[in-house]
Amino acid sequence: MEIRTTCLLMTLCLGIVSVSCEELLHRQKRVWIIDSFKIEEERPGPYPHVLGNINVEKKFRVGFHLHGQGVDLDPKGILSVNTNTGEILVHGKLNYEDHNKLKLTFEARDATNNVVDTRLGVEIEILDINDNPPVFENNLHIINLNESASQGYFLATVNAKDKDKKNTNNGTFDLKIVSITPTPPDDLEFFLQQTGETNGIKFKGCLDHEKSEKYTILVEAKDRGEVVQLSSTCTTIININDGNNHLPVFTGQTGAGSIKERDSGDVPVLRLQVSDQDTKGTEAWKAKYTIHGDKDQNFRITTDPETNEGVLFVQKPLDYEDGSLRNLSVSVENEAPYFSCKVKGRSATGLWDVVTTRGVSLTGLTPPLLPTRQVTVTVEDVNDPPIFTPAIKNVTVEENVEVGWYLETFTAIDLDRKHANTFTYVKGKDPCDCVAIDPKTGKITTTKILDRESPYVKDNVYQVTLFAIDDGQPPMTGTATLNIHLKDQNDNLPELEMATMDMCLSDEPSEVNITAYDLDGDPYSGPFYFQLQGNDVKGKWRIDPNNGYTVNLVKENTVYAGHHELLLKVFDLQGQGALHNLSVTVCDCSGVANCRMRRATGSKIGESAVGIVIAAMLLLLGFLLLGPPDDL
Ligand SMILES: *[C@@H]1O[C@H](CO)[C@@H](O)[C@H](O)[C@H]1NC(C)=O
Ligand SMILES: *[C@@H]1O[C@H](CO)[C@@H](O)[C@H](O)[C@H]1NC(C)=O
Ligand SMILES: *[C@@H]1O[C@H](CO)[C@@H](O)[C@H](O)[C@H]1NC(C)=O
Ligand SMILES: *[C@@H]1O[C@H](CO)[C@@H](O)[C@H](O)[C@H]1NC(C)=O
Ligand SMILES: *[C@@H]1O[C@H](CO)[C@@H](O)[C@H](O)[C@H]1NC(C)=O
Ligand SMILES: *[C@@H]1O[C@H](CO)[C@@H](O)[C@H](O)[C@H]1NC(C)=O
Ligand SMILES: [Ca+2]
Repeated sequence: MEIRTTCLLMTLCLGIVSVSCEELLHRQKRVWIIDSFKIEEERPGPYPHVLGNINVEKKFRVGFHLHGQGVDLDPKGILSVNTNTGEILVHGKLNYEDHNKLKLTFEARDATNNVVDTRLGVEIEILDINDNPPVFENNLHIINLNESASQGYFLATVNAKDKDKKNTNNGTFDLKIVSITPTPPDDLEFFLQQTGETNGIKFKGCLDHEKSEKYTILVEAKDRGEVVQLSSTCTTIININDGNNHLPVFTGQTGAGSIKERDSGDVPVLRLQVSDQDTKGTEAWKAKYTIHGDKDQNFRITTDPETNEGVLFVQKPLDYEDGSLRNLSVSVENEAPYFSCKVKGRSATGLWDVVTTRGVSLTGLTPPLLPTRQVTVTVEDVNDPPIFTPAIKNVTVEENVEVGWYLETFTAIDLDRKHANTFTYVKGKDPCDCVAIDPKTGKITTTKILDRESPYVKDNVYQVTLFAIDDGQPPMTGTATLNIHLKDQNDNLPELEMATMDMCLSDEPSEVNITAYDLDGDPYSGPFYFQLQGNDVKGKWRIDPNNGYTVNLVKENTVYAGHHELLLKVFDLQGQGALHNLSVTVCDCSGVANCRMRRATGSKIGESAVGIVIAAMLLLLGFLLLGPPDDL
């Protein structure tokens, strides 16, 4: 119809065209006619074989030519044409999967001038035969699957393709599971399911590592070939990881199960044995213990990594007096959460009805549904030490109280109900050996005068300790401390730090300092009042100022060199005075730095020199008074 229209258009526009429309149409028709042939793919020989003839009207001698796929385009050299007869020859096999159609151009040319007379398209359809099996995208899948995986879990994709002609039986295939090794138990079923473009392997029911840790599933894809059916398989290996689908079971208990009261430190008391059917060493096997009913957290439990035993320790000492038995319960679970799966019912379609239990739902319950064992720990009574309440007492006494003064009484008590112990009180620390303790009553009295100024007294406190020793086996000891606070008395007189001093001879009054102290505390101590005794000191010696801790002894220039003894009275704040001899050496310091140096080095020589001088002077005086001796 279209061709006709084109012809009419051309006729209208090109009136001068010499050929009739009829003829044009005919010729054009020849060019556009598409001849078609069919060749079955993979056709066995012999070759060449004749495919057929293309008929064209031959008014004059023509030569036939063929171009395109199969001749000078891929697949080259399969087809040829007999130039004289127009007969098409096939020289080899064709493959539908490579080319399902060959397109060629057939030409008839004028044999004399080689001008194309007729040109037409030729299509050669390649007929499919079933020469391709369906092929899987992957031939092997290896999958690690947790035992706790839920049914319906997608295991693997088992997609396949068939290269044969689509929408024909040769290119259409079916998938099915052909074998499962080993045969799954009746609560497990593997199946294929198509979702969209994807074919997957899934399972329904429950996985159980203990029944089989591995399944090998063979899936076959088989086409619906009319003459032959072709197939291939794909293998899926499913390794099932062992999950925790067995709880540990208590099997026994070893160890004394008893502990001495007050045993301190971590003491193991007993071991609990369990067995677990899961793979040894895995988290599904390793036991985890929990103690219940241990109000004061006296116990702790650990898992022995070798044996999986629960080792119960006493981490905080127990007291027999709180009861001789401790009842505990110990529950056990695994490090990995527990998991169990049970098939309750099967429906013909869809997944089955399964009941799963997971770890959280076990421990969340009170009491937990975990295996639990009652254990009783016996607390053995041991001799309790005597106890002083209070263990520290203070007592205050005046210092210098008379010997035998009562200070305090300590009484120990015994917490033991079984052992009715009697105690002996013994003195511990008493550095000045100043007190005595009655061994029966614990009464403490003094045996010496207590001196607040004693070096054993620190900050007015003298400390003694005492022990109460019971008669248990082994004997136990309790300790108490008595702090004796000593009240000060004015039992010490002012003292001088230095009573011997040197002073230099000088024309001016000179001074040296004097420092006093008193062992007593305030108000029995300084500042002190100083007073020089004797009448002969007037105009020679004085104290300035005469009040304080350190004052000056002032020497007037009327004092000559030599040794001077002065009597100084020093009074404390209460007016209690003490006399002290002051020994003052006055010397001429002009030659040497001070008297001490003079005494140490030059004084003897000096003195003898003075003696010689005096002797010489006396001799000279004798001459002057008596005249020279007769014998001279
Ligand atoms: C399918 O293949 C067979 C040969 O195996 C062939 O005879 C048949 O014609 C093919 N069918 C289709 C629809 O191609
Ligand atoms: C499988 O189990 C392991 C440990 O038991 C866990 O870490 C992992 O997340 C699980 N995998 C799946 C897919 O649940
Ligand atoms: C502990 O258990 C023992 C025996 O099982 C029982 O005789 C005792 O009364 C229990 N003690 C306590 C404090 O529950
Ligand atoms: C005993 O005296 C000390 C000071 O020496 C004081 O710290 C302590 O609290 C006193 N103890 C009692 C029981 O009075
Ligand atoms: C007292 O004299 C000595 C020696 O002369 C000196 O070291 C000391 O500092 C003096 N003390 C006072 C309080 O002046
Ligand atoms: C002072 O010295 C005299 C004589 O040497 C002596 O009798 C007296 O006891 C001394 N006084 C003191 C307080 O030392
Ligand atoms: Ca387990």
